[in-house]
Amino acid sequence: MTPELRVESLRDPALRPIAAKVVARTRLGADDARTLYATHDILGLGAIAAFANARLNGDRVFFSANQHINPTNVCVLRTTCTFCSFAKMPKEEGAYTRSLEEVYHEAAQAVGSPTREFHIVGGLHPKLRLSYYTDMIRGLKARHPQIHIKALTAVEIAHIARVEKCSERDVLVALKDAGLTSMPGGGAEVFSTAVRATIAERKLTGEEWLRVHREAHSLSIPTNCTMLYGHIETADDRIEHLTALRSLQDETGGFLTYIPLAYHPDNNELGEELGRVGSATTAFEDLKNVAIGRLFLDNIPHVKTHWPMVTPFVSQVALAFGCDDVEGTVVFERIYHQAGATTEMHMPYLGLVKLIRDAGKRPVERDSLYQPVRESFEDVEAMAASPISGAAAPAVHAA
Ligand code: V47
Repeated sequence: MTPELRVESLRDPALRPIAAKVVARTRLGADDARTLYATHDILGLGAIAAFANARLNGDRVFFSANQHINPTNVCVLRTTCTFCSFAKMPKEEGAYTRSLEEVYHEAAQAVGSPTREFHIVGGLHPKLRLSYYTDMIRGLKARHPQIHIKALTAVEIAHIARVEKCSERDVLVALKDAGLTSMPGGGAEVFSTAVRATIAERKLTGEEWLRVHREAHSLSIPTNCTMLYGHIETADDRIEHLTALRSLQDETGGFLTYIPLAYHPDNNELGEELGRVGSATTAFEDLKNVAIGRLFLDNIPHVKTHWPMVTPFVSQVALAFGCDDVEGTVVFERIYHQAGATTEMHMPYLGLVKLIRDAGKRPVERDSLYQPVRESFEDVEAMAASPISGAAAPAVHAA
């Protein structure tokens, strides 16, 4: 069914020419994005983004059965990434680095569960070598051959290249040979040099982050992209960031999904400095960033909402604001929970199906590459309801 958008009925008249552009498939410019960031007509903005999304994805909403694994929280950027609550110095209380056996032990939870993806990210450990990661990926693939590995942000790739004194391309080739399927979108934060100087002084620059993703795309490693919003960045910083993502996508087509990440201010220096402890972003901001991401990034097929960060409640509403992809089962989330997120760590498989259906959408379980793997859930529901299997996670790999 062709989606409908009643341009003349938008409450904020400034949105009408932008809506007309979207209907005509005309690319939005920086001025349009400024208008979108300035509007208070959140429902009008959401309607335009929902229209754009429906044209791309119909009423389908994707989710994955995934498990997050964070092999280490030791990070050489501990003192300079002031927004991060996850990183630790090597000898700081709470610092950890998992042995490969410990990683395999954590990953063993996937046995008998529907997990199809391991999402692996961690700190920039000063001593861990490339072989730690390639051995880990090989070991995980040997134990769980059907599970895709989405691992290591651009920042980690660049760090490993520095440790090994080799090129980022060499690192990517080695990881791909070991079994890497795709890369997550973390570490992008906001590309603005001025913002980075305050919140992530020694981190990879925006250009370097883009360079690693360009290299990954050239090796046919698809990646995700993100933007961390809700700290000190301005609307112009966000627009500059989105423009850079859109340009790289024009060049390579390698981004799968865009994930706007809401800044969480607890247990980090930036949150203290800003006097923001205990007050994360508002739902209004979260929904606005989803909708603008959908409209501005006209060449990225999916926009994902990260429920551990914005809550399942806001994620569900985001499905009416242009979002077509919901973060998966997760199992154990550390990065946002360290920073004050109060959501659950895990979302049951059928909980995701219900969240999507209750928003009037059609759930589609996908793999890491957005290939649909399951669109009908009756047998899974029947199995979960049976007195024998009870609430146990269904083994659906054979689907
Ligand atoms: O790069 C760190 C962010 C990212 C905080 O690709 C924080 O599918 C908010 O990138 N408040 C890592 N954000 C997580 C990430 C991600 C998450 C889910 C899915 C995917 C994907 C990627 O988390 C970091 C940083 O931008 N982060 N600290 C904080 N206090």
